[in-house]
Amino acid sequence: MTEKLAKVAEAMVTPGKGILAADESTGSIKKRLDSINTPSTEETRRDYREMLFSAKEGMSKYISGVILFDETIRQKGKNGTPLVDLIKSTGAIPGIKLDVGAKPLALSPKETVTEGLDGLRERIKDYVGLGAQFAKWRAVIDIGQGLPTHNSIHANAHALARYAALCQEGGLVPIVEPEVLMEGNHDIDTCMKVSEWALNELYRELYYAGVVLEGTILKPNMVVSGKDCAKQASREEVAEKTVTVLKRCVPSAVPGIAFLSGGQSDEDATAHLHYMNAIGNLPWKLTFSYGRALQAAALKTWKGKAENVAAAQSAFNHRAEMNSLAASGKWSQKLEKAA
Ligand code: 5MM
Repeated sequence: MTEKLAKVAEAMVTPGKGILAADESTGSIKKRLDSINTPSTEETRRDYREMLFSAKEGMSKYISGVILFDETIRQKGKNGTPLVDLIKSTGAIPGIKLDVGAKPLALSPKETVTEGLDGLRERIKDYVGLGAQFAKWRAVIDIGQGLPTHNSIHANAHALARYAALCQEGGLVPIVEPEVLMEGNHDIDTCMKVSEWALNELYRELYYAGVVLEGTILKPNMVVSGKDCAKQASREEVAEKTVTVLKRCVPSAVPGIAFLSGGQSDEDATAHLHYMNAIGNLPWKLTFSYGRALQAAALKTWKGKAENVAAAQSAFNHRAEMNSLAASGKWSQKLEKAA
């Protein structure tokens, strides 16, 4: 089992490929569709995701896996082909979001703990039957006055470790995602400290839970200045501080790290990944697992209209290609502009 998990994890971070996070819960996808004045129905959500998954070039060349929401893993495309089969036909691996969201942490109302552990063993069986080979669980850590607390860092790391152990027992590779949010006016060094704290706690809990690191993928935030911080760190500083924290906290047994974009602009998310890979000589693969930074341009181009599908797919292919180059340290602003 361990060998099989390690093989899937390796495939998820195939050089030059990354993961498409298309697991927006019903509330989040509604917000995305609202932004293009498209109603959120089972059909429009399906059409949107089918448009992405059938972007042949982008999917087959640059995408190793797709994270799905419960509704999507059960859906069929317009011609009756299950979306899972469509994804597999591009060579990408289907995965599933297993958490049920970040809920208020008892006695610490400004913080959250991610829920979804009840009945998880049974749900995993169900998703394996539906074709999932990996899973995702996102913990949310907020920076603010007196935040985060140790209680929130610990509760979230513990839940991530219990989820990861259940995944491996059931045959899924767990993506562990402890996201330190960009929201706030904190500086980059505060983000660095909190990220280091959250990652240290996470790897301690994974160890206690018996999780085999070779069969896991880490999905962290990058170390960045808070969105409202007056001094925004340069792209090079983001890359250097992120790599420093990862080297301090993430064992080299972890095959790969696939970043979230967290609300960065498309180009920042690409550039940051590029500068990290340009540092070179890293013990793990560094790639992308973006939601917004991979989808934003395609969503805007699609506008909910069938006649825009081809143009939206080109926008997606382009973004995926730029991120693929960044995952190999070969991106440049010039290439971005040329396109
Ligand atoms: C695609 O967004 C994912 C699901 O969000 P909700 O559960 O809030 O609806 C999210 O977990 C995502 O996988 C990561 O945050 C990465 O997405 P971004 O947009 O930050 O790259």
